[in-house]
Amino acid sequence: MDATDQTPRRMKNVEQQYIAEQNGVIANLDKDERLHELVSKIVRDNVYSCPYEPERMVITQLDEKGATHGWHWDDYSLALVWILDAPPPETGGVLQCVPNIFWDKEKPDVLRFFLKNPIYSYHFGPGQAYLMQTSRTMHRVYPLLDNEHRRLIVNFAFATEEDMRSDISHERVEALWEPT
Ligand SMILES: O=C(O)CCC(=O)C(=O)O
Ligand SMILES: [Fe+2]
Repeated sequence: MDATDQTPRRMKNVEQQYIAEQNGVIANLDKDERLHELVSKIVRDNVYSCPYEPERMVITQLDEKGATHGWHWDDYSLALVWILDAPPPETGGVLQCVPNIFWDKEKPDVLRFFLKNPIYSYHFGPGQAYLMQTSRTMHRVYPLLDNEHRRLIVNFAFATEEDMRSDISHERVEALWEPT
């Protein structure tokens, strides 16, 4: 898979269109009004389900040693990530992030930011969820350290007022789903 500034993506994904096809609980949850109200309250802004369908939601599984979702930014401001399964922290799979970093899509230059900013690491267990400002936070999932555990998540992307007014490009997700 194409990667931001050479940082690897070794993961299994279910694209939004296949989640939608199943029409199960997950497929419509990101449109739930109560969820929008909750997220709105937390971020103190109006939020919208991601207007670009392929980026609305994704399921990601890391399930072997070295599997990782490498350093990147998301196109839309907010991600609500539901952790369905996760390894204990000593076997990898923790979320790492460097907040308040502007994404230069032409020249991401990921390494430069490590020299000037701390990296924060967070472990989430099964059943937890986190909300992150993902368009200005460089983030990744630390590689799994063994073959015995898996990390399985669902990510809902939400747009803010500013996102809705901006002309957001989607190369990252388009590259993500390109056949290899
Ligand atoms: O797996 C995670 O916690 C992060 C997911 C993520 O960054 C993404 O789907 O863009
Ligand atoms: Fe992300």
